[in-house]
Amino acid sequence: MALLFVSSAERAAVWVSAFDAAGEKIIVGEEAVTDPAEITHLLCWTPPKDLQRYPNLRVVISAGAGVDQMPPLPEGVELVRAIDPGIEEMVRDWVVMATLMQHRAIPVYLARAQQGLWKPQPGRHAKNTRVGIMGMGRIGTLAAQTLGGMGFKVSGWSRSGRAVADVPVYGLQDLDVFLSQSDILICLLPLTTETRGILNADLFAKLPEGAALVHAGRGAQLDMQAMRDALDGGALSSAMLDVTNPEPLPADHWAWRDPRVIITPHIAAVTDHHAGSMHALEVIRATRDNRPLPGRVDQDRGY
Ligand code: NDP
Ligand code: OXD
Repeated sequence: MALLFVSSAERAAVWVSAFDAAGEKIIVGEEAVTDPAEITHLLCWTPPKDLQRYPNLRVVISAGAGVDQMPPLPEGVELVRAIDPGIEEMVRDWVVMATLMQHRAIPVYLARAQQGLWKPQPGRHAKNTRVGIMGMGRIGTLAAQTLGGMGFKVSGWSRSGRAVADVPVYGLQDLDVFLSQSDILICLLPLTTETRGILNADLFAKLPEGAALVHAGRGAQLDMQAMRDALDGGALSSAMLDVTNPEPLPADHWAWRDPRVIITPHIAAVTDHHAGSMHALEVIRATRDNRPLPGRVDQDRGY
C-alpha cells in the first residue's frame, strides 16, 4: 500500500518522517509516481483530475474536517475526513471566544471605542443566556460541553437528535423549538445539500429578538443579505463569522465595515500536520486489517 500526498510542501516533511518511522510508503506529488498501481490512499484537499489513473485507489483522505470540497469519487473509493483533536479544540476555542464576545456585547463596545465613547450597558449572566448549537458532531459536542461548564444554558440540534451527556439535543422536526430558545446561535454543521443556505431569513425570524450568530461551519450555509436584513430589522443584534459567503470575502463587501459583524478569515482551526499524518497511518492500518475506517464519510449523506 502507498499513500499519494498531494498537499503543501510545508506539510510534506512532517508526513514523510511520520511515514518513514512507521515503515509505510508515502509518495509526495503526482510527478513522483512511477507506478500508479501501487497508490491505494490519497491525501488531498481536492483530488487531482484523473483519479482513474490509480486503478487500486481505495481511500481518499481529506486534508480538512470538512469534505464539501470533494467531488464525487469513483465507485468503490472510500472518503475519510481528517480527524485531529487539535482541530476540534481550536474550533471549540474560537466558538467559545465568539460566544463570550457576543454575550458580553463586545461588538457594541468596539463600535463605541471607535467614537471614544465611555458608555456601559447592562450585562447578562451566562446562566441566563441560552446557547443553541446546530451540529452536535465532534466539534459541536466539545463546544457544548465547554459552554455548559461555563454556566450557559446549552442545547443542540442535529439530524438524529442523538443525546449528548447533559445537553438536550433536538432532532430535525424540532428545529423551530430549538431556534426559539437560542439567544446565541452557533452553526457547526457540515455543508451538505440539506444545510446549504440554512442560515436564512426564515431561520433568523424564528430566533428570539436580538439574538447573536456565531458561524464556523461553512460560508455557503449563510445568506449574507438575509443576515444584514435581520441585523437591520432587529432579529439579530450581532454576528461573528469565521466563514463567509463568498469566501474569501471581497475587500469592498459591506460586512467588513458593519460594526455589528466581526469576521475572521477561516482561521478557527489550523491543521496539525503530525496529528494528520497519525490519523492517515491509522486509516492505512484499518484498510489493511479490514477494520472500520476512522473518520469514514457517508458519501450519500455528505458528512
Ligand atoms: P461531524 O461530522 O462530527 O458532525 C456533524 C454534525 O452535524 C452531526 O451532529 C450531524 O448530525 C449534524 N448534521 C449534519 N447534517 C445535518 C442536517 N441536515 N440537519 C441537522 N444536523 C445535521 O462534524 P464536525 O463536528 O467534526 O465538524 C462540523 C463542521 O465544522 C465541518 O463539516 C466543517 O464544515 C466545519 N469546520 C470548520 C472549521 C473552521 O476552521 N471554521 C474547521 C473544522 C471544521 P448527526 O449527529 O445526527 O449525524
Ligand atoms: C476544515 C477547515 O474543514 O479547516 O478542516 O475548515
